[in-house]
Amino acid sequence: MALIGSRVPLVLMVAIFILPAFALTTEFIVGGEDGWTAGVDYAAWANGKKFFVGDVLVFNYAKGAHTVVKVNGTGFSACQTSPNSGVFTSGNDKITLLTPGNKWYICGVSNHCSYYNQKLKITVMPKMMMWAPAPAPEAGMEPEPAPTGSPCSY
Ligand SMILES: [Cu+2]
Repeated sequence: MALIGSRVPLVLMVAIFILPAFALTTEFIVGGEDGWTAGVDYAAWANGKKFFVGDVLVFNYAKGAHTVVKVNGTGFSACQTSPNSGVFTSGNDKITLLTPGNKWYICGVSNHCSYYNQKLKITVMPKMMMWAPAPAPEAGMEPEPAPTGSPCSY
């Protein structure tokens, strides 16, 4: 009995550490209430949001009116849908962020990207960061010692 009992804390610990890994994934409705459409500022929408591996982007739009094309940085800047690593057309496209790094999505319909700026760029952070101890906020907040030898002109 003592043998079995000694295993319980380990099981509990594992459960405590693994369950949040699933519970903490976030589903982002791209554009919020506006959804995925022409004329929305997606840079503003993404601003301040933290995207982690495992999170899900949801693109909502009237099927046929828009598409979601996963492109590279060049395609994003130039609104070019080719080459791409995925075209989504369902109107309720759920894209799980599988890897860290920059991700670019544009609408492939007509001039929605080039004229209406219907494009989204995000940076996905590794999931590890969620478990790492938060960096001490003081580290970056401390005012740097004033350079005594070289006065700053601005
Ligand atoms: Cu569109």
